[in-house]
Amino acid sequence: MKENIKGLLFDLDGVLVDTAVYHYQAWLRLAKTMGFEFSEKQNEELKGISRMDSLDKVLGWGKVTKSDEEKLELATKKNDWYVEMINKMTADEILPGVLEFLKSTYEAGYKIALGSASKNANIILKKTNIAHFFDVIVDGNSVSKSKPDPEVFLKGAELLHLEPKECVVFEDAAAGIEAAKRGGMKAIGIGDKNILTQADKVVSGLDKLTIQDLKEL
Ligand code: B16
Ligand code: MG
Repeated sequence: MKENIKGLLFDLDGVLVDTAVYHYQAWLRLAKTMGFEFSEKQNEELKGISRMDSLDKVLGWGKVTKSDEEKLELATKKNDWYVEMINKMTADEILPGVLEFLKSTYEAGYKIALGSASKNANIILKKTNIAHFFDVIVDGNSVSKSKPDPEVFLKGAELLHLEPKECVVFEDAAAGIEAAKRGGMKAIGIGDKNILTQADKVVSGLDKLTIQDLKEL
């Protein structure tokens, strides 16, 4: 029987909670201060990528050029607005099935890590009251390379004292699935199988997964 998965590495935004809507509101507010707007569809492209890479994309949409110093100021402004919103988050904003899946896998003895690009991951886990499930947190503060580089997940596996092949990554972004595969891990995509083509399995949410699915990977 195939039963080699021991560690679970979760992306945050789009897998455990939906903070994309807050990122969108804050980026849009910033864009408006510079005299342009962008669509919710364009915002999809910001999912899973770092804050500064997101800013570059937003500035590109507005055809605006800024110095490095100005970019830092803009990113700080956006983050202040974003943090103001996530500070008001509650457990009600956890995505369907997440609590049940975290609880059952935690109780079954799986080791659990967070692998997120966000520098605000700790605030979100705390506000939504799920921080206690995580043995390890690897976030935007502890990695230097963005997904699709595998650094965030390799670090997570290492801190869990597991081999990459003993871990499965849960991700909603194609770049995150690519990071998992490049790191030598299994990957479960949360979302559309036509987009998350490299994933070993794709489901619409953690409410559609059971421990049995992990054993069959
Ligand atoms: P911050 P994830 C990512 O989180 C978001 O999907 C992405 O939109 C955001 O730009 C990035 O975190 C950085 O977030 O500005 O809070 O550091 O999907 O990797 O959990
Ligand atoms: Mg994500």
